[in-house]
Amino acid sequence: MAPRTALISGIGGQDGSYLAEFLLERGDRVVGLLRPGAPEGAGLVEPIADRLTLVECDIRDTAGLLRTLGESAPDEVYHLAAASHVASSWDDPVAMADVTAGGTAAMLHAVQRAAPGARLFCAGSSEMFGDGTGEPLGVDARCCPTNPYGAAKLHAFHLVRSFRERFGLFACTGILFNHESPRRSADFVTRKITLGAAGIRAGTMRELRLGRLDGQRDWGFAGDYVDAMWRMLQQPEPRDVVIGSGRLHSVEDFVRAAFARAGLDWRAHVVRDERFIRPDERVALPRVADTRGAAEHLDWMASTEFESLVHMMVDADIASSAR
Ligand code: NDP
Ligand code: GDR
Repeated sequence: MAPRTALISGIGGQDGSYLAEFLLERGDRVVGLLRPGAPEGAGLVEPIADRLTLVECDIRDTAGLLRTLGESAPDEVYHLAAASHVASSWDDPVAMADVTAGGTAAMLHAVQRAAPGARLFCAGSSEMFGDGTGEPLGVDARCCPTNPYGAAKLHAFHLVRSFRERFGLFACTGILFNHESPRRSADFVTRKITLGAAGIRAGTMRELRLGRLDGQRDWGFAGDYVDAMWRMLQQPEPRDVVIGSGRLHSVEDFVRAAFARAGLDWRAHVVRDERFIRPDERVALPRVADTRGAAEHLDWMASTEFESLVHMMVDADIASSAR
C-alpha cells in the first residue's frame, strides 16, 4: 500500500516536531510548512529534516498553500501554525488576527479548493473560553476570550465549523489545553522555570524572574497531545474535541517541583518581576478541561502525570547544561 501523506503547518514548533516523529513512525510521508526566513531554519525538526519534505510558505500565503496542497495531495492536514504567545498578542493584535485567524482561513480555503478530500485538524486553544467557570470545560462551554490570541483562536474555531458545514469538509478543531515538553520555547513559563532551575544549579544563573505564581493551568505533555490530534482524524465523522488533563496546578507548584528536582530551594532564587504580570489575567477563575469527550470519542487521556512532566523537563535541561 502506498504511504499516506500528512501535511503539517508549523512543523518547526513544539507540537509540529512531535507530530512529525509520530507520523514518520507510523510510516507516513510528511510534508511540513516552515515560515519563510525563520532564523532557526527547520527549527525543532532540523534533526529529522532529511526524512521530511519541507516547504517554505507563510501561513497567510493563499497562493502558496494552494500550490503546495495541490502538489503534495495530502490525505491529512494538521494546521498548527500560529503566533502562540498569549501575553505578546497585545503588542501586535493585528498580526495576531492576521496569522492565527487569517492563516486558518487561508488553510481552509486551500484545502477546500486544492485537497477537498483531505482530513483537516486545526489547533484550537482553551484561551478561546476566556475565564473558567469552576466547572470543567467541554466543547459546548461559553466562549468569551480575554485577549487577542484567544479571540483569534475563537474566530478560527468558527471558520473551521463554517467550512465543515458549508462544504462538507472533514475539518475539526482540537481545543487544546496547555501542553509542554523539553522542546517548549523559553517564552512559556514551564520551560523558563526548568531552564532557570538548571542554570542556577549549574552556576550560570543567579535568579529567576517571574510574574504571578498563583495562576493555575491544566498542563500535559506535548507528546501525548499529538496522539490525540491524530486520533481526531481517524474518526468516522469530524468532531471538535477538548484535549486536556483535567487537573490543575499552579505556577508555584511547577516552580517548587522543578527546583526540588534540581536539588534547590526555590524561595532562595525566584524573584517577582512586574514585567511578567498580565493585567488581563484573572487568576481566581482558572480553566480546566472536561476530559470526557476525548475519553469517549478518542479513547484518549493525558497519560503523563504532572510530576513526570516536570522531571522530564528539568532532567533534559540539566543534561544540556552539563554538556
Ligand atoms: P509553537 O509556537 O512552538 O509553533 C508554532 C509554529 O507556527 C512555529 O513553528 C512558527 O514558526 C509557526 N508560524 C508562526 N507564524 C507563522 C506564519 N506566519 N507562517 C507560517 N508558520 C508560522 O507552538 P506549539 O507547537 O506549542 O503549538 C502548536 C499549535 O497549538 C499552535 O497553533 C498553538 O496556538 C496551539 N496551542 C498550543 C498549546 C500549547 O500549550 N502548546 C495549547 C493550545 C493551543 P516560527 O517559530 O518560525 O515563528
Ligand atoms: P499560557 O502559557 O499563557 O497559558 O499560554 P504561559 O506559559 O505563557 O503562562 C502560564 C502562566 O504562567 C504565568 N507566568 C508567566 N508566564 C510567562 N510566559 N512568563 C513568566 O515569566 C511568567 N510568570 C508567571 C502566566 O501569567 C500564566 O498564568 C499557553 C500557550 O501555549 C498558548 O499558545 C495556548 O493556547 C495556551 O497555553 C492554552
